[in-house]
Amino acid sequence: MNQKHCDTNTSEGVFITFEGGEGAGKTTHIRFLAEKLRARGREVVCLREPGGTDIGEKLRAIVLDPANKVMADETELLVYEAARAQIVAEVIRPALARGAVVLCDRFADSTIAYQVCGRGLPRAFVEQANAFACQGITPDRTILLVTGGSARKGLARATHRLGADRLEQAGEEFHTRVNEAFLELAEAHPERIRVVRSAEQKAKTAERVFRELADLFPWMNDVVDDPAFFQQLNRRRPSGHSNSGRKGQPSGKGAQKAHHTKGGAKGGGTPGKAAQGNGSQGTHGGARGNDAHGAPKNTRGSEGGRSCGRCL
Ligand code: ATM
Repeated sequence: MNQKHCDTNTSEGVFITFEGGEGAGKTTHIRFLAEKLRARGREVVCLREPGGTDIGEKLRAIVLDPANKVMADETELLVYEAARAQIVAEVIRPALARGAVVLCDRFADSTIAYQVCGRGLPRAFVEQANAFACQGITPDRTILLVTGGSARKGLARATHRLGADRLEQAGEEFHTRVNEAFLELAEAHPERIRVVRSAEQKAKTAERVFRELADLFPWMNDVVDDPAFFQQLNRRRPSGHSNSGRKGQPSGKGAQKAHHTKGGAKGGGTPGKAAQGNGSQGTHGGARGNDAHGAPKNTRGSEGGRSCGRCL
């Protein structure tokens, strides 16, 4: 997948991922962005990883269930990759081919940060597994939201209402390594991964997110110069945002597959699969230039990149 410049009237799909440690605000900013893109007439598909498909949500429930204490790190990796392979084949690739904007809460960078730098699995193998699961699909842009605070604070923010899932229970040191790994990935891939501080007001963070995407959507240059647009984001929750759904409970519009509550699998509950529309399932639009499964081109695995020091 190549970097490109696009606007609302083109039919080329755009793939944007959001990454970051726990409690960084990915859900909120994906929703703000989705609303604005939809208002400009784009089909927007919001997804999360793991999840976003029936199969993926079941895998999410397994991998995050705190009861699965015996899960080996190798198993954990393969579950994430299995969920990714499914969402790429079933949702992301067709959506991009239709010309949709796909916004995904986490993608393959998370696997480097959590399974390589967090768990200590071998980087070369994980990169290959990522490449296999991604099937040639690479984000056009990745927004890395960072709070600047300690991993402990982020975890506290993420878990205070619903309790910690299996990954969140991995401990502060683990999550500190993960946060450092994300920053190192951003340093290694500055064109694709843009670091956005999310410590301040939502409006300021949203403005920064939009600025980092304005080369992909030139009309955003006007939006970022309109403080009123961002100020009103501070005053409200984005539409459709569910604050009540326990992770694991469907909420939102009840559509299958694409999701975007924080729902699903926290504590091993029923997989959540509510929320943002996949939109129509039309097949117009050019195919992304992807090879068949297993023959990726321009995947993360080929991006190189620095290690976090513990990863190689
Ligand atoms: P969310 O809580 O952001 O929905 O993500 C689920 C967890 O899965 C998250 N955990 N924490 N803490 C990050 C983790 N994860 C991985 O460990 N590897 C991956 O490849 C992905 C996509 C997520």
